[in-house]
Amino acid sequence: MTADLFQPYALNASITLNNKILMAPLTRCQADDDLVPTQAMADYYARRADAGLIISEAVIIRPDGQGYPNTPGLFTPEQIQGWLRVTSAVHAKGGKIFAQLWHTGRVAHSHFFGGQTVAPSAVKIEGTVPRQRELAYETPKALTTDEIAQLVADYSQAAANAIDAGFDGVEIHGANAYLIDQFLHHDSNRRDDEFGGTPENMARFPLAVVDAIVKRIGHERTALRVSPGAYVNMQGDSRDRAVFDYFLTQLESRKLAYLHVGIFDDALTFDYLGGRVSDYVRGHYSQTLVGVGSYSAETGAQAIADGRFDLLAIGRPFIANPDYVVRVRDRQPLVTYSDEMLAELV
Ligand code: FNR
Ligand code: 8K6
Repeated sequence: MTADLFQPYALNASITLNNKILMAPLTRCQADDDLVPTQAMADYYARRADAGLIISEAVIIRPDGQGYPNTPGLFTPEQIQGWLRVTSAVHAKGGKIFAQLWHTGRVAHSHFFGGQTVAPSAVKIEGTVPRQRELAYETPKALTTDEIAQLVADYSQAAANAIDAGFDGVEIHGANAYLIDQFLHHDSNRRDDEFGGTPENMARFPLAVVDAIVKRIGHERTALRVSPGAYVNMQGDSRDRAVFDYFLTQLESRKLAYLHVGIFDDALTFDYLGGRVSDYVRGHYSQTLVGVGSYSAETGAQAIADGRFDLLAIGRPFIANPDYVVRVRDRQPLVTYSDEMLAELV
C-alpha cells in the first residue's frame, strides 16, 4: 500500500517530485538572533532531502510578522545568504525545497520587533506567546488600505528573495490563523471596506498576495496552505464557509503548484464544513491537494488511494526520524515523536 508513495509526481511541467512524501513546515525557533538560518539548520534540512519536497519552517517576510523567538526571516541579505546555504545542502543531496512565507498578523508580538502588531481588525487573541509566557498578546492595529498594498508588495519581494536564496518555490502560509487566514475568517476580519464583509472582499487580500507572487515568480513555483476549519487562535463562524467556497473556486484558475491543508489532526470534523477539512477542500478544488494531520505512511497512502488527496505531508514524525522516507520504504520501525525533541535540531 505504501509503495504508491514512492512513485514520482509531476506538480507541473517544470517540477517533478521524486516521491509523494512531503516534509511539512515545522517551526523550530533555531535561527540566530538576526533571524539568519544557521549551519545546523542546513544540516538538519539536508538530512531530510529524500522527502519528495521539503517545505521549510515558516519564514517571516518582514519584522512585524514575528510571533515567536528566533524564527528565520527572508528580508535581509544575510538571511538570503543563510538560506542559500540551506538550499545548496538540500540540492546537493538531490532534494527539493520550498520556502513557507509567513506573517503572523495579530499573533505577532511587539517584543520581537519593537513596533505595533497589525491585523485586518483591532481584535486581539487571548493568551500568551508559547515559550515566552510572560508576553500576553496585544490588540493589533487595523491595517489601512495603503498598508495592505505594502504587505502585498512585501510578500512579493519575499518570494523573489526566496528564489534568490535558491528555493525551488514558495508555499504562501495562508493557514493556522496567521495574517492571511485572519482575512478569511469573521472572528478576525470585522472590516467594512473592500477587504471585509463579503466573501469577495474577505478573499481580496489573500488573492492579491497569490496573484502578486505568481506574477513575480510564476504559478509553477507558487503554492498555498489554507485552514478553512478554525482550530487554533481563531473562533470558527458558520459564515466562514461561504468565504472559502468563493476563495477555493477562485484559486482553481491560478494553476498553483499545489494547495495544502493546514490542520494538526485531519480526523477533526467541522460542522460548518460538513466534515473533515481535507474532504471539504477536495470538494471545491480539483487540482493537486496535499493532505496532512496525524497521518502515518499507511493511513496517508490509503487516503491517496481513496482519492482524498494527492500528496502526503508528514510533520512530527519527520522531527523524530530524519530518515523517515528510508524507514518507511524499508519497513523499519519509527522513533515516536515527543515535544522534548523540539529543543534540538537532530
Ligand atoms: C507545526 N506546524 C506548522 N505549520 C505551518 O504551516 N508552518 C509552521 O511553521 C509550522 N510549525 C510547526 C511546528 C511544530 C513543532 C509542529 C508540531 C507543527 C504544523 C505542521 O506543518 C503539521 O500540519 C502538523 O504537525 C500536523 O502534521 P503531523 O505532525 O501530524 O504529521
Ligand atoms: C515556539 C513555538 C513555535 C510555534 C509553531 C507552531 C507550533 C505548534 C503549536 C501550536 C499548537 C496548536 C495545536 C492545536 C491543536 C488543536 C486540536 C483541536
